[in-house]
Amino acid sequence: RQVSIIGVPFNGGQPQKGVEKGPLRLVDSGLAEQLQELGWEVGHESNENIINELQPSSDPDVMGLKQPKFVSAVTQNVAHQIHERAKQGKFVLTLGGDHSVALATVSGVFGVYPDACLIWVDAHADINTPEATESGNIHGCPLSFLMGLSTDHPDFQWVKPILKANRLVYIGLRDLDAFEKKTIKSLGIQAFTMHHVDKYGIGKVVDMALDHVNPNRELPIHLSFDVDALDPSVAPSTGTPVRGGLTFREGHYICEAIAETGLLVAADIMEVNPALEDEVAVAQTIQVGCSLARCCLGETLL
Ligand code: DIR
Ligand code: MN
Ligand code: MN
Ligand code: MN
Repeated sequence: RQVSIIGVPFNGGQPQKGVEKGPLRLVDSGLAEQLQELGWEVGHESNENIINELQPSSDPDVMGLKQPKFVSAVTQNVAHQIHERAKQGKFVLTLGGDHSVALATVSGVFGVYPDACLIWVDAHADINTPEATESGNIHGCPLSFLMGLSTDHPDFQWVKPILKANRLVYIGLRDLDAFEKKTIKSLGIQAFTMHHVDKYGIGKVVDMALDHVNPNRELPIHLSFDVDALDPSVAPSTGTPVRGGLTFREGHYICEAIAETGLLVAADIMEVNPALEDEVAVAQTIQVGCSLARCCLGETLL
């Protein structure tokens, strides 16, 4: 099988520089070769030039969102690219970049697999609307656009509301804004917080998550993994770390168990920021990003 690595060196969905260096650091540390060793035919698109070209000269806040034109242009462009790769039957492995890039990955993947389900592994729910966001950072908003909760922002009219509440499940949540809690409850979105991981164990949580979004184990799966779902002791180099996260094994178990279904068609490894913390922490975070990606593509312990 073929995997298409889509690097998205983009930081416009949040204020910290450095997250745009994530994709190249992951690839430079040998990710493509590691996937080849697992038996995959690997293609890689780094997208270094197009992102610079798409940066507008002026990009004022619109409806409370920061850098809306830049985020919209990059994600719309990358959405087309991902759509093409998925249509060719390739597994799409997207390397972020900040999590606003999920506007591109989910739009691209669900355009080809409209009945897919989305497993969102994150400390955060990323479901703020323009009206609700306290930060204005679009990496905290992608799911509200993808679910059709934000339909009136002029820069994101291209985003189609392709994600239904019963096709989304969260794992790892622990830092939610009041609006996000209210929205998860009112839409009935299945959410496994760190409290549930503690209570049931990660094996049961992944089973329950799959039972909810994919009861007959027949639908394509898209996994979007924000490395801040992991505990900061495991993945320190990320923009919005929150203590009390997933252990190294819990994070890997999620990827292994989902890969084991044979239904995974796309995975995102997001929010690795090699400019944060010291070089030891950066190397550790890059290694974790690579090993999560390998697990998504079928690496197992035996
Ligand atoms: C917060 C933080 N809920 C916001 N979100 C983050 O800015 O909307 N997402 N850090 O990854
Ligand atoms: Mn996120
Ligand atoms: Mn997050
Ligand atoms: Mn918060």
